[in-house]
Amino acid sequence: MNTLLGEKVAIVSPVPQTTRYQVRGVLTEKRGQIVFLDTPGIYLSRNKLGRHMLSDIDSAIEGADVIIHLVDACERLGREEGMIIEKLSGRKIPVILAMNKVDRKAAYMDGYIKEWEKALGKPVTETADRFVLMPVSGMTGINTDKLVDVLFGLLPEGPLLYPPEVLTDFPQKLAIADIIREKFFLFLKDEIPHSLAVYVEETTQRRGKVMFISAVVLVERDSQKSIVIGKGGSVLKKAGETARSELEMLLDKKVFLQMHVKVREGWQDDPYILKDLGY
Ligand SMILES: Nc1nc2c(ncn2[C@@H]2O[C@H](COP(=O)(O)OP(=O)(O)OP(=O)(O)O)[C@@H](O)[C@H]2O)c(=O)[nH]1
Ligand SMILES: [Mg+2]
Repeated sequence: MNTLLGEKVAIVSPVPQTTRYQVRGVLTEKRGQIVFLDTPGIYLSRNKLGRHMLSDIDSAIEGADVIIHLVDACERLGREEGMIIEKLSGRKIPVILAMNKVDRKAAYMDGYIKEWEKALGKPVTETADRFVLMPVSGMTGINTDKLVDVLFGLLPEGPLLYPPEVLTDFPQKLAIADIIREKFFLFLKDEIPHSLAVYVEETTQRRGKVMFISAVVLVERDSQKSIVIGKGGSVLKKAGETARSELEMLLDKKVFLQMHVKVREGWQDDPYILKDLGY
């Protein structure tokens, strides 16, 4: 979506399950407007956060005119694939099977195609009208123009839903929190990212020039808190600095970023915290 829009509206990291919110991205061209809904990926989870994310996916599917099922063709198929096939194959709307990362050796592309063909009982091709195969690269832009052409061909006509200059309607506080979370995801590995959440408590404009942002970084255990802070505060500092410079570009202002790390075991199931997190 970022590549298609030419702007970053959704955070990106190597950690699976990075996306936790549904983010809209609006592409407006002379020939029309496409509203993309980037959703969390589909995965099996039993906590409240996981259930929120799954129900977001279902409501996105309900409201969509076209589905782009984006898979990492360099990674083998997961158990979730069958669940996705079940969710999508029974619907009337067109599905684009986008095989991402073809800039690399997309070793599992054939595996995905076979699985879908087996379920559908018919070939999946680039010229099919309901299940359209589309090898792409979000990173290098391979076939992304073609993808947009196919979308304009499949989408129904209607009035513009957003003014042409709008890129996203994602709330600013959530966007700021997401950018901060993305930086921690880039610097931390293993189990920490899944235990980590960020919410913004306050954004205040000071004397017109400086934006004061106060954010809470949640983790589940004391041991994680010390990793997130790092030796002598090094991780917190590095994440804070990279987040701040990106926020300054995004907001076109100087930013003063204050972060507190808090330990809340089981925050994924805590309705009050999920509310702070925007769910
Ligand atoms: N080589 C290559 N890497 C890519 C491409 N697209 C995305 N990536 C990388 O793949 C990783 C995951 O990207 P995300 O955009 O976070 O993936 P996602 O599908 O949204 O994943 P979740 O939000 O976690 O469900 C990042 O490290 C990206 O830089 C691509 O076309 N080629
Ligand atoms: Mg994502």
